Amino acid sequence: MQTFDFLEQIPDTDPADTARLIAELERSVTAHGPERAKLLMMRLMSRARDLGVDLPTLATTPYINTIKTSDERTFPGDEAMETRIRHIVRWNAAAMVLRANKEHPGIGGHLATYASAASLYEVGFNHFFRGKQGGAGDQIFYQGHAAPGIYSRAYLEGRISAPQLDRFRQETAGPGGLPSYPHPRLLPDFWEFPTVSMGLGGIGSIYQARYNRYLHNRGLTDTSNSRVWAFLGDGEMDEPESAGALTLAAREGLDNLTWVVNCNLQRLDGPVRGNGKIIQELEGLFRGAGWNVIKVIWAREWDDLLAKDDNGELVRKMDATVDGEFQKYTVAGGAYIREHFFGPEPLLQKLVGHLSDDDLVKLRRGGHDYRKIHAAYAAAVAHKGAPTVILAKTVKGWTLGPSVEATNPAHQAKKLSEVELLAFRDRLGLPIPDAKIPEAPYYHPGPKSPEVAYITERRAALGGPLPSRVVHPVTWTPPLAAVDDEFAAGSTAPVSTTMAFAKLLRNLMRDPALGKLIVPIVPDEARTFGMDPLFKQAGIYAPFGQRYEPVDSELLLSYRESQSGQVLEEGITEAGSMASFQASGTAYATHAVGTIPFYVFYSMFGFQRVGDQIWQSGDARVRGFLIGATAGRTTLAGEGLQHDDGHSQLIAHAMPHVAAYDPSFAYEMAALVRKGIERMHERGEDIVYYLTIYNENQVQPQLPTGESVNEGIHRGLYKFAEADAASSGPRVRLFGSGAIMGEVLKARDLLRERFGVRAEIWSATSYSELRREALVVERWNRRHPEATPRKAWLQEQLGDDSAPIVAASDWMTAIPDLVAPWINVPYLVLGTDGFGLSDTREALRDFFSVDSTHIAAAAMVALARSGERTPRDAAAAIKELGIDPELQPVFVLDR
Ligand SMILES: Cc1ncc(C[n+]2csc(CCOP(=O)(O)OP(=O)(O)O)c2C)c(N)n1
Ligand SMILES: [Mg+2]
Repeated sequence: MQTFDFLEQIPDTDPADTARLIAELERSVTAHGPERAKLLMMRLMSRARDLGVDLPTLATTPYINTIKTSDERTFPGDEAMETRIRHIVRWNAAAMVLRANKEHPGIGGHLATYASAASLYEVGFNHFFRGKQGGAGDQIFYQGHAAPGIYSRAYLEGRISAPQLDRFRQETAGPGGLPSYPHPRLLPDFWEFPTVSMGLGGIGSIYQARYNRYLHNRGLTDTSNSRVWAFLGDGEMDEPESAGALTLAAREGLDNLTWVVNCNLQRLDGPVRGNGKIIQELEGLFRGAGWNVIKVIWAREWDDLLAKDDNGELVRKMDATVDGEFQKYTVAGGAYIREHFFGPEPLLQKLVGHLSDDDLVKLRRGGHDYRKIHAAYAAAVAHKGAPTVILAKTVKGWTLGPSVEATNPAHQAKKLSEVELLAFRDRLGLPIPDAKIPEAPYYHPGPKSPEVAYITERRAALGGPLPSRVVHPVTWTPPLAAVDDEFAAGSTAPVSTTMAFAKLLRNLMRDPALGKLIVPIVPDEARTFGMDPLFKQAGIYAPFGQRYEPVDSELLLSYRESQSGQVLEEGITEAGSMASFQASGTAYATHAVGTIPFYVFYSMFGFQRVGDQIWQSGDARVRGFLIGATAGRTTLAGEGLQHDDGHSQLIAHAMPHVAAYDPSFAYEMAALVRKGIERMHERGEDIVYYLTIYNENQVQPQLPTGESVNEGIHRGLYKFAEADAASSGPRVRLFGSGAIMGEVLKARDLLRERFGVRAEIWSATSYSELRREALVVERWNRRHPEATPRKAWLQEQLGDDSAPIVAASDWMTAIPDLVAPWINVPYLVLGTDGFGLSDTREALRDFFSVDSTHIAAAAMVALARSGERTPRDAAAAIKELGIDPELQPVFVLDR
């Protein structure tokens, strides 16, 4: 219970008046009980609000519809017609799942989610969702498991064929298959937003609405006619990503955002809150976060009962009944409802005395009633200043029969018995002959039917069919050469690749054509990466501008917030930043604006922290740059176990849309950014570039000449420096990448000076890309055993040279090992396996065996393995280099 002790600290200017009012309240409680007092208090609050008194929001309100019946506008559609249409859509949605599972048992699909949500979608499609004719239209995040219903509607519209419905979840045979869930990667003309990893649709929709405003406020495009709708499950609201960004939506006044939470009270295993009330819990959550909340709990059949509930007994019962009990009422029949819901209280029993048991069963939930839903959507769209959530109560698996409807396993049901199918058909009133029922045939009323005419007219009036994803060609000007000239020239002073990146980003933002499309995104780490000058130069996006004088206003580079600010300074939310990245990197499709996001983050808190969102960005066909700063297990010295990243490159390799690079030098990084932009926006490739950048300063070399350099940077490997031609010692090849390239270069000197060994230096910018290409080549060779084998870039570059190779990086050894199958000389890999720890850079590199001495020692061992030196030579070198062969650091293998 909330305490009100704080009240004593607020001065009371008229204690006598206060005492009089309190005595009044006490008299009321004594005379009429606490329920009436509650009502009284709420009435007083309501009146006070009318009088302009600024009162805090109530966390929850009674368990009834927020919109009173008399405030519902007349339903503007032909309700009977829309019901018929919904029946057809519902039938085919079920039929496609049933048929697929009959043909291929176990292929999966969901019946119950859409069955509960059909009316929520149909009202949207017929009256609210704006299509893309003449603009971007609305952005709609469909609940992933409702996909069959969305396909089914497209079938009725003639946009998807019956053979396609029959290929639900059978995608490999080429075009025409329908993916299980909303996957733009797989059905790119249809789906826009991947939602099926629960929670990601929620946070994604918030940042989409926010990004719409960003585009608008920066004058990049007019998004004032776009609304973002997100449909979520009540179980899904438990995901931190669902609930985690609610306050941002309210803080930024995103009244262009509407959420519909389908509260069917169930998730996969059973009730969402059997012992509680999910709708009330969510109401408190959303209201507390500053949202406008509209509850749609009861259908019209309850209007009359509520109107007659003179003493509030019915509302009290509604308030007191837990969700597990409501679920039970759905399955237990009218007599049970009469006895347990209305029964214990004589007044309630009397209230429904005129209703049969069957009538009691037909007292529907609000989320199945067009009128109530329409009223809620209309109010949501009209609401100004805050986002709206509609909490719609429904029944999971509604009308699918006793084996599904409101049963605990409803979520996984994919089969209906013939008896149930017959009953379902009857309930939907569709003219499907009994004999056909076993095959669950599709039903289409014909392209000229009134039903099709109606939905076609409705969609035309609303701007065309949905879902649909359209990619407009964008006119494109590559960045000026001046953007990266300075990086090709190298540096005289030591600079890190992070500093170089920050400079490159500033150059890009100044590019006359491209500059405005660059979207820097940072989660409260800009200073760490030297990006803080952007605050002043480009401004931090703030929808309401800057309402205070910044503490550093007298500085040249002060903290500047602006409505037209370009930088998305997200605060400490990697998930939010990723959601911005996704909205920004898909704007080429969503809004026909090719914005280019550069999301710069602490590399440790990227792939492992928000890996699922990065995966999702591939599905969404994002184009953009992920920049993993402070990279490397040993380069980020001092920060230790939970900061030192030595594995994000490995996770990145698992993401098919991510080209992951680990540049050593500023010119490589600049070349990669240029190439990435070209691939994404000139060639239209839906890819993400991941670049890891470091905070270790080094003198940046000039871009070497040679044809294979530029190509090699992108392909993943090129020769950076030849071996010393003047001497005649044995030769090794050293592969270096990222900050460890510095150690590789030092190792070259050690090898020459101490052991007379000549080292060739190779820059390995991406083992991941090398492997991918090698796999493609390998596959071709495997399938054409008689043909002359093709060679991958890696093989071409390495040639027949027998000189052994040592590869060193600040990543796990698994990274350079990615290419081991294609190397047929001794290949020794040094890396940073295991947990990081805090120490100096030198100590860490020694500890993980990736410093110059360990590289030189490994080179001697490699030469011993290739026969150019003896094992004894190698052992002597190890000793000379001061490495204790018995010293075994605490290593991942020593569990
Ligand atoms: C991140 C994630 N975890 C788990 C799942 C598996 N899953 C799919 S649907 C579902 C239950 C959904 O319940 P709810 O959100 O209430 O939606 P409903 O189908 O009831 O509308 C679960 C656990 C998933 N898709 N994504
Ligand atoms: Mg649910």
